[in-house]
Amino acid sequence: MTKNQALAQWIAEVTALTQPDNVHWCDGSEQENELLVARMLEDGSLIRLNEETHPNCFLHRSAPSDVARVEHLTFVCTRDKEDAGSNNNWMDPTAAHTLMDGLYAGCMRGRTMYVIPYLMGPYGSPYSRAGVEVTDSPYVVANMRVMARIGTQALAHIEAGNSFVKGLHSIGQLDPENRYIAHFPEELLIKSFGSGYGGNALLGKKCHALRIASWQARSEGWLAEHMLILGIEDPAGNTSYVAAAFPSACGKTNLAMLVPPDSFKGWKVWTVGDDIAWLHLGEDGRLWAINPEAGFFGVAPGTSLKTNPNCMRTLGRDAIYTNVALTPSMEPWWEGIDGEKPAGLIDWQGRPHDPANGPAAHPNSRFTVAASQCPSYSPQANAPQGVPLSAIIFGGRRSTVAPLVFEALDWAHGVFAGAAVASETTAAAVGQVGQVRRDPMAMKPFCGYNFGDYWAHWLSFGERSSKLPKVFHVNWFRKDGDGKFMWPGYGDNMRVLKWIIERCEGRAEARRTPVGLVPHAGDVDVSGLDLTHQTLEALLAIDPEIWQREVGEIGEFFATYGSRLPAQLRAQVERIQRELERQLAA
Ligand code: SAT
Ligand code: MN
Repeated sequence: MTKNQALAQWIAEVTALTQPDNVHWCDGSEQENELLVARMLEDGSLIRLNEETHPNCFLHRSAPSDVARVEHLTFVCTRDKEDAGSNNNWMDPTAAHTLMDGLYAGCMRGRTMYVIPYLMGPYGSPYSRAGVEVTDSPYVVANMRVMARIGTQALAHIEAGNSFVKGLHSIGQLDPENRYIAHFPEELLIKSFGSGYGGNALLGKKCHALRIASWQARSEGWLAEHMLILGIEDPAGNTSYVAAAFPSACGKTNLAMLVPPDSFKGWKVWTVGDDIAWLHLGEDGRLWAINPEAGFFGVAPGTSLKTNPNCMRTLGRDAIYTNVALTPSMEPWWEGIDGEKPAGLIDWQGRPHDPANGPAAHPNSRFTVAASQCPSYSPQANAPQGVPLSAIIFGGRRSTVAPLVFEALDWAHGVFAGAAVASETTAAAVGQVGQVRRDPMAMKPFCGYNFGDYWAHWLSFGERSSKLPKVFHVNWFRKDGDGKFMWPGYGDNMRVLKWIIERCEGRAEARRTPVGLVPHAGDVDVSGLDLTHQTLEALLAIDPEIWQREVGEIGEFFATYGSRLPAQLRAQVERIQRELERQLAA
C-alpha cells in the first residue's frame, strides 16, 4: 500500500506481530470518516448528539479507568539512562521492546488495524514532520483526523523521501495493569498499549510532537514546546505574536481564544494554536513558531460563553466529545457551561446523574474540534514559515508566591524563569490534584530527554541570536486569605498581555526586583475593572522572605540534575539569593 520500503516493511512486521483481521490504510477522506463513524455508532462507541443544535457531533465514553494521561506508565527508553534524565521514567530499550511486543502479540485478532499517515505542521512548511500511527481504535482515527493532517497528502510527503516517526498503538484490553506508553527517541518510535485516551493514544500529539520532537529539536537546533500561540492585534492594526507555556488544564485554550474586555476597543486576539509550538530561528534572527496540530483537544468543564465565547462558537458542529454529560435532548453538558443545570442529565459514565457520584462530566472531559472552525483562527495559522514571536510567556497555577506578571531581565534569566515554573497538578493526568510540583517550561510530562540538557539547549539560543523574544512569567491563579481568586482571569488577561506587548515595544514602565521586572500598579490597564488598588498591589508584590524560600527550593530542585545542570542556571539562583539578602538587610 506504499512505495516507501521502510514503511511497507514496518507495517508488514507489525501486522505479523499483532495479527489483525484487516488492514485499512487511511486516506483521510470524508467517505472514510463516514464509514468509521457509522461503525462506531453501530457498536455504541459513539453516540450521535442532537443534529439540530450540534450537527455532526458525537459523544464517546471512555473506559472509566482510562480518562487521562498516565505519567507513571510513560517511559523514555534511551540506551543511556542519563539521557532520559530524572524527569522521565526510564526503561532499557531492549527490555521495553520485549515487554511491549509480548503485549502486542496477537492483540489485534478480530480487529481492524488502521494505518494513519499524518503530517504535523502546515502542508508545504519546511518545519512540518511526518508520522505513521498504527492503531486498532477507530476512535483514535476519528480524533487524529481532526488533530493532525492525515491521509493521502501525508503519505505522499513520506513517499517523497522525508523521514517519519513510527507509532504503534493498541487499546489492548484497556487494562490499567497492562498499560504502557513507551518512547524510543533513538529509533523515532513510539509504542503505546492499553489506553484509548487523548495523549496516551493520539500519538501525533504529546508522544510525537513533544517527546520525540523535543529530542529531534535538540540535535537539529530548534525547540518543540508545550505552548499556545496567539496574535495580538492593536487598534492601529499591528499584530504581535506570543507563545505561552502552561501545564495541562491551566487555561491555554482559553488564553489562545481570548476576547478582550469591552474597554479594549480595537484590540483583537488571533488563535494560531492552543497546545504545542515548534520554534525555529529564522534567518532574521527572530524565533518563528508553527502549530504542528490542526485541531483542539480541549478541556470541556469550565468552558462557557462567559469564559471562552470563541471556543463555544467553535464547538457547535463537527466535534467529538469525550466523557461529557448528556442532556435529555441529546446535547453535551458539563460543569461550568452556560445556563441552569438541566434535569435528567446522564453522567459521563452513562448513568442518571447523581451528585453523590461526583460531577456529571468528568473533570478531564474533552472536545476534539478542527482549529479552522474557530472564529478567531489566525489567517497566519498555516503560514509555512510560522509567525515571529515578540514574547514567550511561562506560567503555572499557583495560589501563592508568584506575582501576576514579571519580565525576565535577559534570555538566561528567562530560561531560569521557565525552568523554575511550579504548578498545582490538575485532572489532566492520573494522580492527586492540587499538589504543587516543579513543571519546567510546562514540559515535565513531555520533555523527551534530560532536563539538564534541555535547559542547556534553551540557553544556547542566547548565543545564536540577539533578536530573541522577551520572556515573561504570569500567574492568573493567586488566591486571597479566603481562598478566592484575586485576578478575574479569562478575557481580563488581555490587560497583562497589553503590558507585555508594550514592554516588547519599549513603551511601558517596570520596576526592577531581584525576581524580575514587575509593573507598577499604574502600568496595568485596569480600566472598567472592579479591582481594588490594594488587590492589584498585592498581585504585583514580591515578598523577599517568601522568595528567599522559593529560590532555595528552586536551587534544590536544580541540584537534582547534577552535572547536567547548566552553570548559568546555578548562577541565576545565586544572583537572586544575593539580591534578596541585600534587600532584607537594608
Ligand atoms: O491528553 S492530552 O495529553 O492530549 C491533553 C493534555 O493533558 O494536555
Ligand atoms: Mn497540553
